[in-house]
Amino acid sequence: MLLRIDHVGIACENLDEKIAYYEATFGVTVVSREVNEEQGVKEAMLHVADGEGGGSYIQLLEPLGPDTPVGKFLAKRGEGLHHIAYGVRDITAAMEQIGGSGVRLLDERPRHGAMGTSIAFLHPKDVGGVLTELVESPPRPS
Ligand code: V0V
Ligand code: CO
Repeated sequence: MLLRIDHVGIACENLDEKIAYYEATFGVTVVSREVNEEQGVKEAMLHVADGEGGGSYIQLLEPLGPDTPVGKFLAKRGEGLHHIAYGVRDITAAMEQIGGSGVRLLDERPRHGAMGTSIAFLHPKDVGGVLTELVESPPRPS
């Protein structure tokens, strides 16, 4: 069901500073920057590699405010790894299958993610303490 690791989400206090650090340290480049009001984040995707069905990225996340998922995470745990996101071919089918196995879905339907993706989150308490995101990429232009 899982095609690849789509991205790792990293919570940070200052997006511009963290982008500069990742570019200087790992030689990766930003391919997308967006504000996602629904998710309460300002985020950047830094390209790592290409894989089946889409690329692999580092997603740097700065909260839009304290009362957001990433804002609360930073207050509780500080900067660091926030979530892991797996690429899937069909997000609705994956949500049905995973939800049917007893894992709580944090989204009843797919939401809008970075770069035109459809995304859905699984409760970290049901995935061994790991906030997990499913990602379906838009079809590639042929
Ligand atoms: C919270 N917990 C986590 C966690 N955040 N555990 C692992 N990883 C995380 N990131 C734990 C927390 O320590 C608590 O455990 C428990 O879950 C409840 O957390 P809470 O602080 O009370 O916070 P809640 O319940 O208000 O919210 C937690 C959840 C929330 C995970 C439900 O953050 C959520 O709905 N996240 C999904 C949306 C999201 O994260 N969006 C931002 C990324 P203890 O202390 O009780 O044991 S947006 C994105 O990735 C985009 C746009 C993309 O394109 O990829
Ligand atoms: Co993400």
